Amino acid sequence: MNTHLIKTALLAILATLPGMINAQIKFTYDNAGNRIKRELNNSLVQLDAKVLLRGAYRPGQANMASDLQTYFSANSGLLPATDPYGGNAVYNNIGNPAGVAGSVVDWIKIEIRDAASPAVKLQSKSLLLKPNGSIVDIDGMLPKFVGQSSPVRVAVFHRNHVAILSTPIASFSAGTAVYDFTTALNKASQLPGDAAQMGLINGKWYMWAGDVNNDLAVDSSDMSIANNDFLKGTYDQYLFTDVSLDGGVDATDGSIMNNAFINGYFSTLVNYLP
Ligand SMILES: [Ca+2]
Ligand SMILES: [Ca+2]
Repeated sequence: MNTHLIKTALLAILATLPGMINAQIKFTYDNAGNRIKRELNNSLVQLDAKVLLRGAYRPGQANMASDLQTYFSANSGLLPATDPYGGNAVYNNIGNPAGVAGSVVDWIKIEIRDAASPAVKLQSKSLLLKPNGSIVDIDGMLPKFVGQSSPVRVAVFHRNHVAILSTPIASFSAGTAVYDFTTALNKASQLPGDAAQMGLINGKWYMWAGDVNNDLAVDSSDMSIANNDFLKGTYDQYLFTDVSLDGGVDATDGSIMNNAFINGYFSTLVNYLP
């Protein structure tokens, strides 16, 4: 077959599959580099997820505080314009409640995991958490992910809270997937024998605070790191040890962390390490 015929054949194939022109092919590899999954999908899925952070969600308050955004004054604050998870997301208006994302509590990270094999990470995005628990992208809209042909789970990571994992979401191929972690304890996946994955205030479930070293558990290492900043009297900074998300490390942070520490809270994601 000459080159012309090959081109003609390819064009004929493409002409029969107009919907595939913009399709996205996603490959998943295991640790050894073997391709274990190939997915073709030309749809994006909007994720409408909701979570609460214990540190910013205070008893008697309907919503989380956004103290880090408004710390000094409007258009300033302590939140960094670049996400702290290495996702290279940039939101230059993060200190401005009048920006497209409005009031922002902090950066948050979402991973889309395979439902049957939650150690398999399919996609990851650094996003913005709003006071009512909604998660939006840097354009202020619901985040979009590549649609998947098989069920997924949503993992939520925050820089000083205990990460949580959703139960399987059967359909994640198109449209909008809604997942509200705040409505019930069992919205966060929990293997038998694991600690409760969330706590309850004001009738809503929140993520535990205190995993300041991001190893999926609140233990003596976290307490030691936080105590160092506490003894230094550190203020006016974006600190991982500021679990109450108010710009300083003080006894309030210690109290919130201690609750998680004495109960030995850890993330069920330790069962699904990549
Ligand atoms: Ca930890
Ligand atoms: Ca604090």
